[in-house]
Amino acid sequence: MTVPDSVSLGERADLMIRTLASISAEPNRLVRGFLTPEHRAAADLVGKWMREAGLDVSADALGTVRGRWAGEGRKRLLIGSHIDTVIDAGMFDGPLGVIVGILAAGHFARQGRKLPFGVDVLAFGDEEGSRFPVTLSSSLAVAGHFDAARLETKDAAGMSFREVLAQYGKSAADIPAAAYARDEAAAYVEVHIEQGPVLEHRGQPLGVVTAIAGQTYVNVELLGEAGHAGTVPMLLRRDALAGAAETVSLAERLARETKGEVVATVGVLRISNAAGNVIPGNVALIVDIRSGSDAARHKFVDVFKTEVRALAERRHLGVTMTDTRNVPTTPCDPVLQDGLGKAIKSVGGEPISLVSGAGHDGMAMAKLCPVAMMFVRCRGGISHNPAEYTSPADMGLAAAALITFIETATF
Ligand code: HGY
Ligand code: MN
Ligand code: MN
Repeated sequence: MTVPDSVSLGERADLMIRTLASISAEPNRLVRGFLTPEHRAAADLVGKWMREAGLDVSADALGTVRGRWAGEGRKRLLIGSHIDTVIDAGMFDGPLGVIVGILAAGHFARQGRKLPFGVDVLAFGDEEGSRFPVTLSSSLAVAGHFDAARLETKDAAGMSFREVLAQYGKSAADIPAAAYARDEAAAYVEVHIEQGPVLEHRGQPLGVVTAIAGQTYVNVELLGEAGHAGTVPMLLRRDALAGAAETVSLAERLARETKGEVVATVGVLRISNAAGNVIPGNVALIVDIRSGSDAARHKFVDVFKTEVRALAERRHLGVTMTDTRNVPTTPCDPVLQDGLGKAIKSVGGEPISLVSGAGHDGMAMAKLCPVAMMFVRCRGGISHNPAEYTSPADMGLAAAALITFIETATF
């Protein structure tokens, strides 16, 4: 078994990451939405890298680019991540896993090696859910669990998923064909920047994910009464934004009280007909609730909703609360975890085990096959932010560890 040269792998990964990061909808920040021209350009570039690595390249009905390296037998190891981004994103969240996958598969393709299984590298286009009010669409299609109702959801411009897909040159009728057969998909492995501070704090470049935290999204809409900011006495107001502000503080307080077991975030708050001299009558907000324990998350949601109803009553506000996402905690396969741990040791690391607070395509792929994730150290734990960073050295170690994992895996 040749020991992979992690230094050159890291340098190549860094150049590829920075080249891909130049493909954005905006000149001064990284924005790459699902089924946009930027998605197409990024998919074309990734497809080019896959071909250069010696992989056979195709794209499925949702634009997922697939680099196939033949192996012996029907079983395939799936390696992937996403190439879509949040708005004003870091350049590593997603692309790191695709690029390390290409480098690892290319290592074997170049040597003309034949392993007892094949390797497919997958570049998903809709992990972040930043265009439509749904997420993980492309990996769910690959896993055979795409819900056609998603096709009727609309983006901010009012275009439906179905219309946008047709504009991208794909047909919804072909989505079922994107699914792998269960007896073909041996496992799914994703390399991803940690997006948190644990590995840096522990002084380790790589870690093994034990589970991906479950998520609940609650859309809260508060209905008060719009009014004149100058004439309505304070005691007679039904101020929906004041109610929303109390709701945001409630989510934060309840989460803090769980002492780390649950995290809650309000990242979207919409005021209808917002104006400086109008008392807000209608405000909507999205509460993102996550935990490594499903029981703790469900309990949190119940308590939160009870308290929101109480504050709305106290403020004479109407309130509707709709769960728009409810994804269970996804355990990572212990055998795959063990294989990743041994591979990390082979490149000189001490495999730290940790839960992923961030969601990943592995949540969808777990419906198809066993999944596992390798985390790469993230400077300051900063992510979903252009300051996101991991070093070429750490990326090289991740690629070398993945190569060793593939070399020693049995399915
Ligand atoms: O929300 C998440 O955790 C992921 O970055 N989409
Ligand atoms: Mn992300
Ligand atoms: Mn990600």
